[in-house]
Amino acid sequence: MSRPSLLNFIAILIAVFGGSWEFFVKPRLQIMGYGREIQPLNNQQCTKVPQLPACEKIVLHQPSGLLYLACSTPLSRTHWTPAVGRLNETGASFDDYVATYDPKTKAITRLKVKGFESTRGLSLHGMDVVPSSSNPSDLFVYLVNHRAPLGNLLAKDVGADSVIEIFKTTVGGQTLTHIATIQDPIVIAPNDIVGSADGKSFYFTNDHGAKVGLIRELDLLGRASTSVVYCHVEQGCKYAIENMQGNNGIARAPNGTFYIANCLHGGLYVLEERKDNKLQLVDYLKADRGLDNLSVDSEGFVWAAAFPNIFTLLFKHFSDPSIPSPSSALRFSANPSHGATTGKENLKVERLFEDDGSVASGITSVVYDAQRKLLFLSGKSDS
Ligand SMILES: *[C@@H]1O[C@H](CO)[C@@H](O)[C@H](O)[C@H]1NC(C)=O
Ligand SMILES: *[C@@H]1O[C@H](CO)[C@@H](O)[C@H](O)[C@H]1NC(C)=O
Ligand SMILES: CC(=O)N[C@H]1CO[C@H](CO)[C@@H](O)[C@@H]1O
Repeated sequence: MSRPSLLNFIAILIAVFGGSWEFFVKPRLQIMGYGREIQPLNNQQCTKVPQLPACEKIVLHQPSGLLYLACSTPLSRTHWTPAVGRLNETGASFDDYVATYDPKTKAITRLKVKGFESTRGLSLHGMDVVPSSSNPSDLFVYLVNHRAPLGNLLAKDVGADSVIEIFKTTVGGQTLTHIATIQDPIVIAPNDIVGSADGKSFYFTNDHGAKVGLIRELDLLGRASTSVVYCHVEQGCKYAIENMQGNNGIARAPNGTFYIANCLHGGLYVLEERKDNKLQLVDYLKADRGLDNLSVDSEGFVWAAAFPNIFTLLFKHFSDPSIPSPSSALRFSANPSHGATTGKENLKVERLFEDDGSVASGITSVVYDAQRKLLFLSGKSDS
């Protein structure tokens, strides 16, 4: 959601539903954070890693405890974030990178890219890191790359020329070796990605149904144009599911169940994969706030970065990352053995972290290391 579009949205909402403030407008604004009081929780024992700013996505390699981060620069994020309509390629970094962080030694390694012939650079967003099925010390790294359009085309007119890049690395290795670039007309507005263990296929979310234009924003009024696309390097891409609302982060549990965050209405889609690589919606778990990127921990809990107040995030923090934006983390238990059933009543949604932005600002990704009991938070603009 970009700033003008949210303003339009609120204006339209009030115009159309003005008579039903209490029942229609207010609940929607409340999900976005209107009138919400921040209740700090578990924010006292945090350590910052200032050397890793603007790392939007974190993936935990559970066996080693290493974190993989897809990083940019805070300045680039303010100019170049296609997901929220920031399309100024002049101000974009095309020199983004994947870094590893070892919480034990605090060592940070910026991985060197090898065999990447493209001159169009890397401008990163969603990522997945998956141990290879043939050798678990090899890792496949799937990256959303928002390239600038070619020639005289301007991104503000045609949008980003986004693709998916696949690289290979080894656990704790220093390099990323390029394997493939996947380009396809239905790679429209790729956001987050889940890759396979053979390095050949993946699912990603399109966070909008169009790259640019007003039509992009109609989801705010109930149009459902976001989707998930399945791609195979040899067979190409096809829709796995269409006509969803607010698709953002995507994650897959060890048993194959998929989760997608609905960033508009604050909830979690639960989907199962079919044999033909289509996804089927099986459940929807509600939350009281907009959700962002997701991860599943080794015990099967789903973690979501959640926006206590989307207004501060969009109107203030994205333009000026030094303005703090409140953050929170929610944990869903979709597993009956965790004391919840997927029957809506008993489902557990817990708020396990919240901060007014002074410790953790503008958090868009949370990851939990269940073995080592460490919670990691990162944000697109800040650290
Ligand atoms: C785009 O980015 C460039 C480089 O940072 C900057 O000089 C320019 O003012 C930006 N344009 C807009 C419309 O923000
Ligand atoms: C996978 O695990 C989740 C809970 O962790 C459960 O809700 C889901 O039904 C399981 N899926 C399958 C296909 O067993
Ligand atoms: C993969 C990823 O980082 N997805 C989303 C995380 O949160 C930001 C902030 O809302 C989104 O813009 C990203 O698309």
